[in-house]
Amino acid sequence: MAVTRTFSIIKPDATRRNLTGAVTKMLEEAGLRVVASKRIRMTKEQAEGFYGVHRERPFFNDLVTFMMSGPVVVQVLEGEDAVKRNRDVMGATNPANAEPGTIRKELAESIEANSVHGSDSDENAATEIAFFFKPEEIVG
Ligand code: YYY
Ligand code: MG
Repeated sequence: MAVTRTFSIIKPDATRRNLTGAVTKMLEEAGLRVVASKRIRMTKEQAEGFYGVHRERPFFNDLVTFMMSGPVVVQVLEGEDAVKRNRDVMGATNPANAEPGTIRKELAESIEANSVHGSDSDENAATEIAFFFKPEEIVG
């Protein structure tokens, strides 16, 4: 299996509850390495652009407002089959449906305040990484 990269966000519900370390520990224990990380406050333009694929969905405005409601930590994660590895440790979008031991089951509050984002394909990972990071900010 190839070593690849994925993009992660520790969302405002998690930073507000001081869970940046707890989330990162679960990512690391799942075999992912943090090769870039920064804490930012998302602008409206960033939140709308990042989630642009969901623009027509009923939850879009609430999602954008939530993503701007506090600091987030954007990260690039590296590991074997990183996209799938990260999605597996994140758990289902709705924490009520997530498996025990996953980040969303153990830490998330609701389907909106679900603690983490993770890319869903290698192609989207590359796009999302480039949305937030310059190449020189990623140190493998
Ligand atoms: O990739 P993932 O985060 O698991 O779910 P998506 O279907 O891409 O939705 C993105 C984001 O939107 C989700 O993490 C929470 C929010 N959301 C919501 O608030 N309500 C829904 N019914 C579906 C998604
Ligand atoms: Mg998604």
